[in-house]
Amino acid sequence: MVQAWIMNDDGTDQRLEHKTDPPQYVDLAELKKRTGIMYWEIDSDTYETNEELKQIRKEQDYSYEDEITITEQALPNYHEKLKIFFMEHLHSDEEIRYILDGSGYFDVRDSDEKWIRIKVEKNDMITLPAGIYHRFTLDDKNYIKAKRYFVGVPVWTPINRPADEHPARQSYIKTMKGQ
Ligand code: KMT
Repeated sequence: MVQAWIMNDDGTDQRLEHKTDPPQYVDLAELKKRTGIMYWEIDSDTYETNEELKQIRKEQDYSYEDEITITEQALPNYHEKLKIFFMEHLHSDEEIRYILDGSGYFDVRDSDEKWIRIKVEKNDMITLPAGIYHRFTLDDKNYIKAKRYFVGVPVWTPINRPADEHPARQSYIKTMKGQ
């Protein structure tokens, strides 16, 4: 089950947990309310025949799929990519990741500009809405393997902050206010 908490952004190693003392956990309902993130737990040992996953992909129109493995051996330009992943950015489309193995952290900004750190690991499927400011890092195990889904033809381009005038950002802000 995914765990999330308010991040202590003290500038030390990004791969550490960065919990505050005491920790301030954010439960799933709160996470959804504050950020619009969607979450499902699906057994990744049997995902190829999982009916719930089939249903989600159909309902959400997640037509495209591929796989990404992030290790120094598997990912070309590993160090450069990790830097890009950890720069605060948004996308013009949803970011959908289903973790097959390993683990890592998505950091997302809430409406008070605080970072919420979301630990993702095997069986976690998470959707970050278009226009949300976020970043990604591996944890201290340095390994994650995930499926990437997309609605239509994939566009992975990160749009680095500041991007407040970007239509996806405007639309995200509007949606969050209207909730
Ligand atoms: C991205 O776009 O941030 C990535 O693909 C990295 C995270 S995949 C678990």
